[in-house]
Amino acid sequence: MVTQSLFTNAIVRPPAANLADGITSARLGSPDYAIACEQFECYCIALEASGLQLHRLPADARYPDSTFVEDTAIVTKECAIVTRLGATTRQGEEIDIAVALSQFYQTIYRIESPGTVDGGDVCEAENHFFIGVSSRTNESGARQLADLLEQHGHTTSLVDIRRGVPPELLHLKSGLACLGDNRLVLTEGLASSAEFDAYDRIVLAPGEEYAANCVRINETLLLAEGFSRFAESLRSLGHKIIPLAMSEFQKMDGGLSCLSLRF
Ligand code: CIR
Repeated sequence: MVTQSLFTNAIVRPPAANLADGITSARLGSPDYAIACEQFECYCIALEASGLQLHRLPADARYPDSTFVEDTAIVTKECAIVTRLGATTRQGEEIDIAVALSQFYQTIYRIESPGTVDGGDVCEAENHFFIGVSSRTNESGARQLADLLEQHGHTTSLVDIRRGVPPELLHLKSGLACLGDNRLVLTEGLASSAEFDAYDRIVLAPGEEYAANCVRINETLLLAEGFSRFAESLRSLGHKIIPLAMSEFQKMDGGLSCLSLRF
């Protein structure tokens, strides 16, 4: 049985009071800051319950999207790769993250211009990395990242999600997660891609697509609450699950994985 890597640490950053000023296409209304803070705290408790030690950065109102720390770096066992974010309003978020990562990593690379990468486009599946080419991650960034990962013994493949089957995905991981044990969860649109043929797959029912962005941490699976069919299929596979309220982050196009960097 091949399982996902064991994680021990996570970097998190609480939402800033101006979270609602971040980028969104969701049309679900404006997030309530107090509820977002509560949801964030529950998320942190779930990370700790899954065995992670949290490294909490202070909220940063210079960047309304800065709570979505996953987009700022790709962290592997061997190295960290600090990204150059695809949205110009988010460029700069990675500076504090690079400092935080330097406590843990001797080898830190950077994605260089003209490349852009958002960590939400990078899905680790055991030793393989799927890298989404999206409205945020361009081909230059994706190739730089693939080269760095391959130098460290990983395999990679690029998945173009720019002209995908609806629903449109912001990031590759908006529609894909690896559960370990050679199993993926993915949206119907991605399921038709031959890229994922070698895996056992859970294809999400229409209407449950947001749940694709779930996170396996050691023996626990964190998923967005309210997606009963998906939760049931996970339970039937024997997963220990923690459903989490994510409504205020969903309003800002944020998935569950994007609220932490796990390593
Ligand atoms: C953005 O559009 O960049 C943020 N509002 C949401 C980023 C979510 N990131 C992620 O799912 N990895």
